[in-house]
Amino acid sequence: MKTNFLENYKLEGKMLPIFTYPAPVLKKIALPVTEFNDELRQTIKDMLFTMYHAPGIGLAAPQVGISQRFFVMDIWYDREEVTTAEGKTEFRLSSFQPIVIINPVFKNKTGEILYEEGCLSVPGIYEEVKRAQLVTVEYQDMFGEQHTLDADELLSVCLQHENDHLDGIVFIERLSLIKKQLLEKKYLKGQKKAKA
Ligand code: QAP
Ligand code: CO
Repeated sequence: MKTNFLENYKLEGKMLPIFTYPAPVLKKIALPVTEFNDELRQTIKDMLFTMYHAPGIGLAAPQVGISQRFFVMDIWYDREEVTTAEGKTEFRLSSFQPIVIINPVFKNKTGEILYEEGCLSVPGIYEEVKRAQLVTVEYQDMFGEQHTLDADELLSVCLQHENDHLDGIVFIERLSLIKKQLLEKKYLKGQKKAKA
């Protein structure tokens, strides 16, 4: 599999605030990226940093309040917590393989897979969602170069989950109405408690 791994990625950057459901930015259809500049690349670094810290396996631009068509993912990394001599907690990553997807277009979706999903924008909620088993995605990397990626299993599920964010869709909206209403109730109750 060929992906656009960032070389020599160091776990540095800043934590971006994650917008949680039902924030309006999560419901908007995001706009295509047109400028592949340093500002975009810095945002991508910060999104990876935020994702690895969460920790999560995927984070889309609308989740950090940016209504544009790109997301970051990493389904392979291991995170280790280390305590420094000063007693501070740090995270080290091993075998990490960040993937950056910009302006994705799904070319092929076949088969079916049920996978338990979660989302940094809907903390504490996990539920099985039905998705395509195999997908082909055309996308641009952070320099504007065009690529094609074939994916199955978790990689395929994650691509579809993150792409949904670009279309203003959160995974609980893929469930039956009754399940969605039940989870929404549970989630909003939890949110209230977290704020209190
Ligand atoms: C999307 O989700 C995904 O509720 C990425 O308290 C998930 O990284 C695609 C997370 C599963 C495919 C399969 C969720 C972290 C992270 C939480 C995530 C939480 C802390 C979710
Ligand atoms: Co999500």
